[in-house]
Amino acid sequence: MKTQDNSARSVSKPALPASLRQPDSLQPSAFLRNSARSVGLPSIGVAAAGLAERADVFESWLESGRAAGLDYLRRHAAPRRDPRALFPAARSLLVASLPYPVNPDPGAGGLAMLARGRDYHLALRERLGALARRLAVGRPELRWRVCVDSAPLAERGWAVCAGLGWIGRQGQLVHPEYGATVVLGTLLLNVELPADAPLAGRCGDCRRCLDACPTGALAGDGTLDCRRCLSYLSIEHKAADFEPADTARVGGQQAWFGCDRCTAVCPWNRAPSAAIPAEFLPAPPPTAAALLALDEAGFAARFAGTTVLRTGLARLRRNVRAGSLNNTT
Ligand code: B12
Ligand code: SF4
Ligand code: SF4
Repeated sequence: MKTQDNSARSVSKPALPASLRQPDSLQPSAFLRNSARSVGLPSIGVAAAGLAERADVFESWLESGRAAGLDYLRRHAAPRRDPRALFPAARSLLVASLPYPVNPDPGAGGLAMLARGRDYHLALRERLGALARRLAVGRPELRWRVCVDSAPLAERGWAVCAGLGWIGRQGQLVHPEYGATVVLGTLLLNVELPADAPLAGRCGDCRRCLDACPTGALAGDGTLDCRRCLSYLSIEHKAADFEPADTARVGGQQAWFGCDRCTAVCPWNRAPSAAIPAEFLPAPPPTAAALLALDEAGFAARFAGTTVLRTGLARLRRNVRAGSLNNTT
């Protein structure tokens, strides 16, 4: 995909340009929000670039072994602590959240909702790139970098700082209007923008997400153990075959790709359907037999433009096979 970043150009660190301060007589936040809405980003927030809060949580999580085989997280610890290690000119982070459909039957397993519609990385990158280009009109000094998932940025923590929601007990950023079923993307910008205020947590006494996890992966403090998480095992775990305990976990829950159990049960899930991008609406689910019959060309055609393509046919077949084995024992 063509990159939308322009961060490679030489950069200075300008303060907020006059044109961003008082564009068309609007306050900056209204201008930014209107610009974001016009490119399909209905919910954004801004945080000042600096040291990430709660980096200690991330580091002790890594040390505890609960990241399992997510070695890339270990390799890129510096930008997790400070996004200026990723983009030295960064002065602000503009974080966007997009809601996706709530899984109506998360216990049935199969493909998680994010795997049934268009790849959210593509959807968010396009919108954030369009927003940056719009903001750059008449502001040649503007520089940016788009980050969606793959960059070593503490996306959930920055979303909290940008006032988009709070961290739920299952670790998700929970948005007060959309709930836990949102994805996040960030624009690192070389201008200082007025920051939004963080929201206080609103989970109260609720424990639904903790009770919904079938494998005991959730600690209850917003962290999880990847070694037990169906999302990790089905998407990120690289082994050609599962150990017997993981065959039972993945197969027993029919986790073909990802897991929606701890997100779908959140009582804050109430995104108006109009706010959910049409490209995230789910395609009809395939059967296990249809998936096992796919060859590489069939797989590429069936999952073009979805996140499943990134994980590949071999892992998808491994996951579906685990479910079939479990059905016959
Ligand atoms: C690795 C990863 C995974 C791993 C591990 C997940 C985990 N919970 O740690 C696995 C493969 C299991 C996974 C699963 C899923 N993932 Co994932 N994943 C990531 C990734 C790449 C890094 C997350 C990470 O660093 N985890 C380690 C923990 C320790 O860090 P953390 O979750 O960021 O938590 C920090 C904050 O909670 C912060 N914090 C806590 N309290 C407070 C309070 C304040 C005030 C502040 C400021 C900060 C703060 O401290 C923590 C440490 O820094 C991010 C993208 C990114 N670059 O951030 C996506 C991301 C977290 N995943 C996402 C999604 C959608 C999912 C799934 C729903 C997919 C699915 N259906 O299967 C599940 C959900 C499972 C769950 N309950 O978390 C979204 C989450 C959106 C949201 N609403 O939060 C992200 C942000 C991708 C995106 N761009 O949208 N994921
Ligand atoms: S299910 Fe309950 S505890 Fe979990 S994130 Fe939602 S409100 Fe918080
Ligand atoms: S994604 Fe599934 S397995 Fe992982 S913590 Fe949530 S409910 Fe548990």
